[in-house]
Amino acid sequence: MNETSLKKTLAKLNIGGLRYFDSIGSTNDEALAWAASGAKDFSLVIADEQTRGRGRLHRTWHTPKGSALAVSVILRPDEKIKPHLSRTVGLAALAVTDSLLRLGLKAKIKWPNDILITDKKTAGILVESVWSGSDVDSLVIGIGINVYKTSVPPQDSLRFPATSIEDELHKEPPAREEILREVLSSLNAWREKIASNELIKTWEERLAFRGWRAQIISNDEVLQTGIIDGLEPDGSLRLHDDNGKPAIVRFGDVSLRPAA
Ligand code: BT5
Repeated sequence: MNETSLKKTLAKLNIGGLRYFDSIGSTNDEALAWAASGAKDFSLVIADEQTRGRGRLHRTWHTPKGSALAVSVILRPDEKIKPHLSRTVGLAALAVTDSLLRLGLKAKIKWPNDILITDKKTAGILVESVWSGSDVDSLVIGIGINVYKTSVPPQDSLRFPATSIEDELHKEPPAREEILREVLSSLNAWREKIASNELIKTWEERLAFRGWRAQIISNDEVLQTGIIDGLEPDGSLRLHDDNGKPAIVRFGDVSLRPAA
């Protein structure tokens, strides 16, 4: 993967701009700075290696050289999209799962921001915003996808098991540029449908552990336990608590764990 191969493969996608790095701290940091200084809609920051890749809170995202996709997409939401910004993580999750499903992999979305194959984490999403006063000026959608086996961190360093496309396909995966092209064209298509019921319905159908008992955890504390039921129109997670009553879990720094 390099700038030339990326530009060639993404040529039909009408991207706003492209910054490619052999190595960078975090593509999201670069994209946030670029967005704040006027990047066009659908501009991309892509790196072969991240030395300070970020997850949520202060967690790290592992992107060794030559192993993975690390991309940040800058979106400039128009007035049509602004009422639905809470669906952005779903938009990205649908785009990533579309591309994996097309490869024949049974990809699921572990709410709010993880993509699983065979119940192991294969990709993570980090959405961040640039504000202009009280208005969102732009969004940065960071997507990390484990493509080759070498992208998977040592399991003993993880709270949740991880895998890669190569591990799950049991053969050589498509080139990273081609996987990215599929993700981005799906992202574009779902963006047109951000206000639709179809988006929520499809997102809901792809939820991992739906119908299972799960715990919602924040700062190592269990906030809520219940059966995963579905999604609210804004993308919040709906559980049935132990009394059978609906409990809504809003976005935030929460994690979901299947519970006994
Ligand atoms: C995420 O955070 O899953 C969001 C990851 C977003 C990464 C992309 S790459 C492009 C862009 N630039 C960035 O700097 N970030 C974005 P979270 O839910 O907080 O999960 C983080 C946790 O996942 C870590 O604490 C590890 O336990 C685990 N982890 C780290 N690297 C992993 C990997 N490559 N595969 C699977 N799990 C990983």
